[in-house]
Amino acid sequence: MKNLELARIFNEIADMLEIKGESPFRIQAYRRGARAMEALSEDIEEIFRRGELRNIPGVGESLAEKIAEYLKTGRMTYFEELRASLPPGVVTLMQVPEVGPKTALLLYEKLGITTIEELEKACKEGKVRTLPRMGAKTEENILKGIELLRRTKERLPLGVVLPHAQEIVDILGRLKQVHEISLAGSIRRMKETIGDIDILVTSDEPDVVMDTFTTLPRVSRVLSKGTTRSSVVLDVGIQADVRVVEPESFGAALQYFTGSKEHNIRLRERAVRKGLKINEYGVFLVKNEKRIAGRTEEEVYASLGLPWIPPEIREDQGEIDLAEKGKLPTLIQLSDVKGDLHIHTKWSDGADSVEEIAKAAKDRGYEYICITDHSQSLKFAGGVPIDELREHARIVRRLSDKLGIAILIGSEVDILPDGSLDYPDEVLKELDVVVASVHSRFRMSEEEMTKRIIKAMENPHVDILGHPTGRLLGQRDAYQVNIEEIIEAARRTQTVLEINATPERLDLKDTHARMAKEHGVKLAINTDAHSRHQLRYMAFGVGTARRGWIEPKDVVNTLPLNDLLDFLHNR
Ligand code: DGT
Ligand code: CA
Ligand code: CA
Ligand code: ZN
Repeated sequence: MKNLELARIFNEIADMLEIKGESPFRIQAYRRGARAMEALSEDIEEIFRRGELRNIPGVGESLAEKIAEYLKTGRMTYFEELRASLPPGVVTLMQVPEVGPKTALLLYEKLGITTIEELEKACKEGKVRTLPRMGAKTEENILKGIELLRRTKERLPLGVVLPHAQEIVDILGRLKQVHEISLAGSIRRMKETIGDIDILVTSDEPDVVMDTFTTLPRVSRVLSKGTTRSSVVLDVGIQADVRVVEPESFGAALQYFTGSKEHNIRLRERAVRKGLKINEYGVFLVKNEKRIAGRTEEEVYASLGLPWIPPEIREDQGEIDLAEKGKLPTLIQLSDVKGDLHIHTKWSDGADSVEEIAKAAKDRGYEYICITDHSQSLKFAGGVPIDELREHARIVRRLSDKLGIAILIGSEVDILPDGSLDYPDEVLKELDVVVASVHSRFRMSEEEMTKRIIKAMENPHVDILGHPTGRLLGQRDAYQVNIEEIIEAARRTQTVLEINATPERLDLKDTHARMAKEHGVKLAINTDAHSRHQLRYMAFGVGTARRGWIEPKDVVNTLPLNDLLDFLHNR
């Protein structure tokens, strides 16, 4: 899909217009356009083909023309002209998350900096602080930004990569020459970010498979092509490898290429102790090289005296010992989830009405959802004033009866800088579910931030702490917060901690979710959907939960409605 490419281009146009001091009105139009592209769940090319670009909220005539030009020709003249009119270094510097257009221009004009490397050097040498309104703190922030940029250039969020990977598996899987096919590597383990996509296939005509693979529409570059292995780069900027293996080795190859490397090393040690050799071709007796397993993964694990271990927990975090004792957890599955407790609608910054969301949720088989629009002071996100919130509660009750799915009314209430909440207790008390989240003043000291959040958790009306660490993968690190103290406070106040399933968040992350579970803290897996299409993010949240060893009983939104309501009332 070209959606994210267009979002990036519009954002870059807005940045460039800002440098040129153009009218804020035009700049906003491009920012809005970028957000509109990001929010789309449908392929922009589909919308274009139906002639419905202008129906996208936030896309006016001028943007629609530019989108059309880009989709037809792969270029956008206006964008290219703007770029050509700026010193190239300035555009480069703006890639750093901490460097806005004004700063970039200043760095370029006053210090002659044109590359990220030069910027890094200037920060380390204390030259940036000599510029107006900049100090040692700015330099520190820029250096952190450069580090983040480098880290994320290499890896992409699971939520971005998985749909593309699944598309490849679907297309290749439909070939009659393909007998078995599976994802492997980190994507099969549902890791939060992915370095490259690994796919395994069995086939008696590898040439056909590789021809199809290397000519897929999303392939932007073929790195290598052979009968047992081919590698390409996809247009989203990630490498994908397909390997063709022998049927009698498929299980062994799947086990080996799923990893993790650490898990594999542990498994190999175990094999050696048993007089066995394990590799991507199978499990063999050392004494006579006889193959004893390899056809399926189950067979491979069984040959080592182990039950099959779910990919998500193959991280050498104690899983092999527990498997041996038959004590692996029964991990939560997508089908265990009975509802979604954090959803936005048009009433704040969401794209769809309650009715549209509720219908989509019902189609997913949910028993209930909770509408949690933003609270009053979050003006930029359309925060809901108190009188409107009461009106919403009435509307929701009526719709609930009409549509045959329980619609709860809640709020994602802002945790203000002093730890108080953005609605008074009388209002919070009337709501079914209160999700409390931090959306402002991220740069507090760890002590202040931890105190702020714990104070909010101590309010008895707060049911769930939303996206507890505030991280945005590839964009913003978690704020400084003491997660051990938050978990302890959650235990004491019986506050539920959220695993926010939005691809950039996955917050709590896997290891923190496991820590919470071990302290007896309950979790909720919520999508924070801003449109009905984003309800599908639930799969990423469940993946993260599974990586955190989470079982259905740890998650409140696996409860049937009545049990959930009991839990909320009695906690
Ligand atoms: P990624 O791509 O960085 O997100 O992470 P992975 O885990 O997909 O890593 P990748 O693509 O380099 O390799 C896929 C799997 O192959 C990896 O999870 C385990 C296996 N593997 C790769 N190199 C080694 C190795 O040197 N030793 C062992 N035991 N396994 C390896
Ligand atoms: Ca990989
Ligand atoms: Ca790989
Ligand atoms: Zn939200």
